[in-house]
Amino acid sequence: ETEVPEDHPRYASLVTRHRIEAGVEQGITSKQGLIAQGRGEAFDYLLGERTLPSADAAARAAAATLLLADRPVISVNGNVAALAPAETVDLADAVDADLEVNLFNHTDERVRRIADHLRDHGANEVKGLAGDGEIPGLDHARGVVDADGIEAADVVVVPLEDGDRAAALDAMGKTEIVIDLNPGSRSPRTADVPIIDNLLRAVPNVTAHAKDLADARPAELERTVDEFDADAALDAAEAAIREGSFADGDGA
Ligand code: PTJ
Repeated sequence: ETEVPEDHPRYASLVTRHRIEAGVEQGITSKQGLIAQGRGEAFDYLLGERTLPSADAAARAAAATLLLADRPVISVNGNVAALAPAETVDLADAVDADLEVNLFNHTDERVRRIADHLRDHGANEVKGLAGDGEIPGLDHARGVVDADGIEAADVVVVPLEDGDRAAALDAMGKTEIVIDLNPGSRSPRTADVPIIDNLLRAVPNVTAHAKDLADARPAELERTVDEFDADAALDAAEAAIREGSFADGDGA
């Protein structure tokens, strides 16, 4: 594997590609994950590869939502595990959330590998291996979760979630925090808190806000949640794409 020079204009994007490739080689990421990454990259390029102010507000609302939660769970798939394992474990620690491996293309083997990978990055307990719960309204394979994990959660963080599952979780009454670079995708549109940002930037940003809000009183956390406007955040991301801020960037 060749080293990418840090001053390369597409440094972050190239490092990200290497991580996803390595994830596939290690049996963590699905081949579909490569395609998902390509789609995400295109949107990130259009957004100017930066965290919009509206995405930062969403990250803060997400942190407040997680700190107010009774049973928060962070759902981890093959892309999240490959791209940001340590950052995801840090977030779980900062908001006292459980981690659960939950895959779109479920295989027990990949669940085990991802759980091991998260433990290698500092996780204690990782859920998702029991598979004794379900998300009603989905095919069995798509709806398997842990009974004491996602099934029992009040708040779920679902980075890169499929639209059908996001809708089914919403129907279960979960408060959903979705991280996705495509503001037109169904899952962020279903979310209570859509964060339109690269998960590589968004996950540490939610952690930073959670640390900043650690001593806040519940009333202040509730105000942070109430002041966040999901539709406005989606509109702001779409406007940023349409206005073509990327045209001022570094090009290809
Ligand atoms: O590991 P599995 O089996 O659970 O599969 C995970 C993937 C992501 C392959 C699966 O859920 C899938 O096929 O997802 P989609 O339908 O391709 O959707 C992926 C969404 O994530 C798209 O809307 C992308 O824009 C977005 N996306 C991709 N990479 C990133 C991203 N959003 C934020 N950060 C990224 N790095």
